Amino acid sequence: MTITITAFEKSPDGGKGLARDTRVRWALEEAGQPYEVRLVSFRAMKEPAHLALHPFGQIPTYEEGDLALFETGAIVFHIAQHYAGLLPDDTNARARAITWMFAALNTVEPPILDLSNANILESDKPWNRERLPLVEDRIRDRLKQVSVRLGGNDWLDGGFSAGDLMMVSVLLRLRASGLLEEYRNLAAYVARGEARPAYKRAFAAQLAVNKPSAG
Ligand code: GTB
Repeated sequence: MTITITAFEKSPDGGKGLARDTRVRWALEEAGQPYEVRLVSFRAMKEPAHLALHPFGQIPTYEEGDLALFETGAIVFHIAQHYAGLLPDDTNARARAITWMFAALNTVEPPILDLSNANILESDKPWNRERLPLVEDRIRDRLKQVSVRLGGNDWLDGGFSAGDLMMVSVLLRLRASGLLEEYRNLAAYVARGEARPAYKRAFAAQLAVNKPSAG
């Protein structure tokens, strides 16, 4: 069955791979599943055809036969459940890998999103300058905790899993802030994720769409 995802017609990041279709592309590449991409404009995202797939009018979405999904957590989880390569077979190890997916999305990503909002949406607010150190310190708290847990290991819990895919995808967004580099093992962890052939293929595919000279 053909898998079709949606992605920005032109990502505002100009191909840095920060939009969330990259993590879905990466999961599909890890699972060895071919996929098609339907590019959507910001306007099309808010129109009925796309809202029928995604109630919040966002990308990415995922269609496979009569299944339509939104939310990258659900999409990557679906891919990991149905195709080999992203979750261990052992029941408990599988549950722990899924736990890391939730931890990435529910515990680590929110303060990172807060920083994006502070930098993009709130930069002109008079209170922004005073608030920024608090936002950054909340990220540092989480980074320190993940760093301590990761220690000298390559991945969060044994072999690479969908938990690492999600955690690396979330941490990647910190690159421009310099915060990641304060935790050497986390910077190396993210680099290990980016060095995976499946990530490189996913990144290249989104870059082909989004690089400033494209289209
Ligand atoms: N919780 C949802 C999920 O995980 O799928 C969040 C989906 C989401 O935020 N989608 C964004 C979107 O469609 C694109 S990824 N935004 C349009 C809208 O809401 O109208 C977020 C994103 C956008 C741009 C950059 N960037 O340019 O650096 C990075 C990340």
